[in-house]
Amino acid sequence: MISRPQGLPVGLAGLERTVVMGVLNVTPDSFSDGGHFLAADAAVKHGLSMFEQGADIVDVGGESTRPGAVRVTADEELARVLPVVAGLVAAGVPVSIDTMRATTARACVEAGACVVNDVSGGQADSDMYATAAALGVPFIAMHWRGHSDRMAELAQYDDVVADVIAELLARVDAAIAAGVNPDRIVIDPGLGFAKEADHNWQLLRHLDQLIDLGYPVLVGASRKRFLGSLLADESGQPRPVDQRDAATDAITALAAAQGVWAVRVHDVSASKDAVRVAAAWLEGEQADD
Ligand code: PMM
Repeated sequence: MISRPQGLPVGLAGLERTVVMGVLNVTPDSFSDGGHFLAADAAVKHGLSMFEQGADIVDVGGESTRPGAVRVTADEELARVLPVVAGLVAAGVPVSIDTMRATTARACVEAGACVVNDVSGGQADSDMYATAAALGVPFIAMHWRGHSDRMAELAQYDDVVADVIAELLARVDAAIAAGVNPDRIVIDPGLGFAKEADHNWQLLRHLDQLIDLGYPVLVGASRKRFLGSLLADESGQPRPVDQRDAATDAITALAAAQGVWAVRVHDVSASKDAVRVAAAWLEGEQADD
């Protein structure tokens, strides 16, 4: 049985399999060419195309969180994401808003987003938990130790699995204390955020420990740097970002077979196939019982 959050729209609430969340980053390196309006238009089109390919939900973000990235202002972030959220919602696409800011989360949920995805797990903005509680939508709390400009130096753990679990549970407790409904909390190990490649692999290897906490789990491995280094060529050159999808799909299959609630991916259609393989695999297992 997959643990899923309460408070999802009907179509998503009833899904028995792992949810595929399509990544839609509305950042200058993705959709910048002709200013906000054209960028929004292109981003909505890309979101619709992921939806047509089978994305169950499209995750819209306006702030890059790549290692070393610097923050954008709240106004800039909102100008990037709000028209995209509104455009996708108008087309009937379930949308999550990927933001560390309570004001952005609120504006986007008021525009129809149905999930708040906060990579800082509520730590970047002291108003986030109260806002998530008031909005009443599912809240994704990712494991995070600090902003992207300093996260490399924060990748120090005694036991990465135990440390990440303890820190995530502290976030969950804080969210609940601020009024977030425990049924609406999703946890996420935050692959690549203050983590070296080995840390990511240990977290994936022990995903069962995260799942056993009882909260729905989201995994975001798609195209990340640790896959580039895993697949490096003989000279040690990392595999380019646009050639990491097969590895991402393998992680989707393995994570879905473990029972994660959702995977966050760029290449939706292949991950959707991987999720279906995992679902059939699990059904086969049940038939044996
Ligand atoms: N990773 C990125 C952005 N948002 N949200 C969640 N919940 N989990 C993640 O792992 C995650 C995220 C960064 O990846 P990208 O730059 O490829 O979007």
